[in-house]
Amino acid sequence: MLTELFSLDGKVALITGASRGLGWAMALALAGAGAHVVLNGRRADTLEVRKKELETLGYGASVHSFDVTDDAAARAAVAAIVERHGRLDILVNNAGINHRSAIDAFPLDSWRAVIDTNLTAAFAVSKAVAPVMAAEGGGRIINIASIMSIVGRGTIPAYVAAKHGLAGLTRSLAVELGESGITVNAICPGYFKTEMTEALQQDVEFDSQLMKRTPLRRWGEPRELAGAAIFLASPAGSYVNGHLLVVDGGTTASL
Ligand code: GCO
Ligand code: CA
Repeated sequence: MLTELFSLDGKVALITGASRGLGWAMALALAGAGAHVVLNGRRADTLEVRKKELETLGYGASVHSFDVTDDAAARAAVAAIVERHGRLDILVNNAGINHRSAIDAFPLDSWRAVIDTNLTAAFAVSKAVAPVMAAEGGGRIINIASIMSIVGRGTIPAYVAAKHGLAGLTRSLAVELGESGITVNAICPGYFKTEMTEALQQDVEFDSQLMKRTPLRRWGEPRELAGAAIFLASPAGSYVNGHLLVVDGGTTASL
């Protein structure tokens, strides 16, 4: 009964930004729960290596590179995935970038790039999968937001704005797509040990502030996001819709 509750057997999941960090951790998790995972990202060579890693573990995987910020490209890619695998049940909008700079030196191009990859891409790929999932009678969209969807931090205005926007997109799509059997939720990770946070891990002042504020007194390991992703993608999460699931060791619970 427990295994059925958390099983993704027979499901097909598309994960953006899947080559490393949290995206890769979630790809491993969903594959381990039985899904065939379609890996998307900008680094085609790394994705091929990841696909082989999954296949070595006995999991089903394929690679599909396309520009997630382009809705026409996303629509064509989703059609190709459905053509090849017969269905698409789960979308994890994980692709993300950041730019850190004081406001006076923050280039407008960087602002646009961060909004594009972190927010517009989730809109574009969701737009492409929604009709497919609706035709199948339902599906799951999981947006990888951030604790920066709830609180802010200096020097990352584009990231904080994009992640707050992603929380809003999650709620809006949850409301619109619920009647099609599609749930739309977000996971809000706190600070995890990934390449993206490398500079912050090395920053002694940031690290000590974070450790003071985080009740578990440590950074998250990417594999600690697995349970949240499987939960929202599996039968266990069937009535959870429009929710922001914070996974941060308690950081945002404390002052
Ligand atoms: C930052 C980080 C963010 C965080 C993350 C917290 O500068 O605050 O780069 O990427 O790691 O979003 O969840
Ligand atoms: Ca399977």
